[in-house]
Amino acid sequence: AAETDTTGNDKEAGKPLVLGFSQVGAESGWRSANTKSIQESAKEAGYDLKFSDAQQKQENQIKALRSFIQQKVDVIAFSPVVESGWDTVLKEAKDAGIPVVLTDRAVDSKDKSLYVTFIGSDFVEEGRKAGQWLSDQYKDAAEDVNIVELQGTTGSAPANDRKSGFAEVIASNPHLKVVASQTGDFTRAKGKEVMQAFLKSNKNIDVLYAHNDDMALGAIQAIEAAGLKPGVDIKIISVDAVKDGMQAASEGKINFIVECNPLLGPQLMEAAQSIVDGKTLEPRIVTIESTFTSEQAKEVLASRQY
Ligand code: GYE
Repeated sequence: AAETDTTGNDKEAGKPLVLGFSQVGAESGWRSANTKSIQESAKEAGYDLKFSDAQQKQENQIKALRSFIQQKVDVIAFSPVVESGWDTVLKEAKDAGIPVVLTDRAVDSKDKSLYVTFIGSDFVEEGRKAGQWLSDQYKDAAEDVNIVELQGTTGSAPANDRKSGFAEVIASNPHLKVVASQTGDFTRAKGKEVMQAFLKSNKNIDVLYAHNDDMALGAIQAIEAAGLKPGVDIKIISVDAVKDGMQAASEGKINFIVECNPLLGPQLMEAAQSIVDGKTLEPRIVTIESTFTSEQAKEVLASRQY
C-alpha cells in the first residue's frame, strides 16, 4: 500500500485508503448498528470502503476476502462468522502483503502473525457478568433453578465464549442447572422457535439466558403465547443492550442485560490509518462495556445511541 497522509489519502496519487470489510450478515439489531457505525466512520474518514455481507456463511466470507486480495485493497477487516478455518485465506492475505484486522469476533488461529489486531468485546467476561447476576439472585435458593439457554450462531466466538463464561460462574452453585441449551442463530425468528420447543419439553423453566437481545425478544413472544409472563414467571438475561432489548428491559420483560458495544467503526478506521502509516498496534483492543437491570434500563433508555 502506498504511503498515506492523516486524512487517509495517498500522498502521491491523492487516492483514498481502500478498506475491504466483510460483515457477518444482518442477523440482529447489534449487527445493524455495527454496520452503520463502520459505514459512517469510513465515510467520515474519507476512505473507500468495499463492504460485503456474508449472510452468516463462512464460505461467502472466504470469497469476499479472496476478492479483496485480488483487488489489492490497502487493509482487509472482517468479523469472522465462526472461529475456526481461517488459516489458509489469512495466509493468502499475508503472502499478498495485505494487513488484516479482526473486528467484533475472534479467530482461533494459532499463528498470531496472520492478523495485526483484534478489536472487540471480551465475550467470556460478558458471559461471566450474566452468570454473576444470576448467582447473586439465587444465592439462597434451596431448590433447583432450571435454566434454558439460547446460544448464538454455532461455532461463533460470542456463542462459545458467552456459554463458557456463564457456565464457569454458575458452577459454584449446584442448584443452578442448565436443563436445555440450543442455538437460535442470534435471530428473533429462531429465538422464538427454539423457545417454543423448550416450553414444550420442559415443564418448569425458571430462567432464560439468551446470548443476544434479538433471541430474547423472539423468546418473549413464545413465552407470552404460552400464557406466561416474561421477566416474572421466567427470568430473562440477555446480551447486547440494543434499543429494543433495553425497551423490553425497561418494561420488566428482560431482567438483566449485559452490554456489548457495536460502535466499532471509529476504532477500526483509526487502526487502518495507523497500519498504513506504519505504526505498531496493540494486538488486542478491548471495548469497554457495562450492564443494566430493568430500573437502570428505564433510566438510560432515551439516551441510547443504538
Ligand atoms: O451479540 C449478536 C450478533 O458478534 C457481538 O453478533 C456480536 C454478536 C451480537 O448477531 O447480536
